Amino acid sequence: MEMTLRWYGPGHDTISLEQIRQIPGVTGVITTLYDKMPGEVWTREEIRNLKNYVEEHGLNLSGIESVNVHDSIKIGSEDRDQYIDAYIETLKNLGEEGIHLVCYNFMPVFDWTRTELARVLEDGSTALAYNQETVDNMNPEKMFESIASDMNGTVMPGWEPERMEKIKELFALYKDVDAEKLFDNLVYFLERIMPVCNEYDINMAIHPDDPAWPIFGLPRIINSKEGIQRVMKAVDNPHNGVTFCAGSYGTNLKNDLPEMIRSLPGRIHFAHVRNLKFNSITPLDFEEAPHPSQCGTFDMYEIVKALHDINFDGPIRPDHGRMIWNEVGMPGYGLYDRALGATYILGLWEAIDKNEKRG
Ligand code: CS2
Ligand code: MN
Repeated sequence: MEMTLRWYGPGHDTISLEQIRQIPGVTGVITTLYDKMPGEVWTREEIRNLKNYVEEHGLNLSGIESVNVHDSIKIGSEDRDQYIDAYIETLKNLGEEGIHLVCYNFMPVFDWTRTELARVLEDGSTALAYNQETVDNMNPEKMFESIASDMNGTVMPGWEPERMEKIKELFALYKDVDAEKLFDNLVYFLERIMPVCNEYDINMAIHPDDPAWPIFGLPRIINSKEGIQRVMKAVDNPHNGVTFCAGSYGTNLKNDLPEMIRSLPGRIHFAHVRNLKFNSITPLDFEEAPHPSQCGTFDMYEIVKALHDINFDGPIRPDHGRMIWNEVGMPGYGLYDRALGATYILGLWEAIDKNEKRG
């Protein structure tokens, strides 16, 4: 595996590549062209410039998170082929520039959803948190406004104001899309892009739904062992793979994370590792915890062990971190707590690896 950090690119991230390079063991970043809207073609020149910039700073561009999928493709609208053609063109250009990993998601309208971006934890740090009752009582448009005003002037991908302005129209377009239709539309998309993935050896890595259940009446299908297996089998090509995001699948306590990992040998192309802490009385409510097992609900050793056992060899990254040591920045994507997460995961990996080699 390769330890990486997500980086929001020049002009977008308050964290520099110089800083990332100083985190021990981190050799690559996962990034994207943040100014691109879903459906726009990425040119070879734009990709090359980004790659050169990262490499000039002594890091690898280890993969793209994300090339976002246009809503027409998820809805299965008449114009979807034009957007799939654009997606294929982008994949081809990425392949020609030597990039072989693309993370994406297939969640209608919203990407990840949290109800608080800065919940104060016992130790004074702040973390992202989710409360189901708040979501149930919330109008999705209000949801956007509250998130946007809380982002410290930053914008999370998937929550671009241009897109969210159209939120009412988007909801209307999804009205006939149920889970089955969404699944069919995903399969249609995958079948169309597989030839270019085969040709350029591009691993597609679908990110799970976060939280791992439908919200606002919109269907969600990538949130359980059965759900992901169904997609793997429907398009049975190793380039049709998975971003194993422990924090997203893990929002549903019924998901046995190590077991899910073991059920996906050869199909996990990218891993996100984070810990959550659940309120035991209402299992749909959680807050994001520091990475170590002792700080949250998940057994991180077992998660990393499962990845090691299936010979996972793709990029891995710590996921959302808390804001600690007075850091100000994009919620979930500060430097310090993610750096701690990276070294912790590296420590687990080294111990598991050496232990195994000694027999
Ligand atoms: C990420 C997602 O910040 C996050 O929660 O894990 O936004 C992820 O990048 C997308 O869903 C992938 O397309
Ligand atoms: Mn993730």
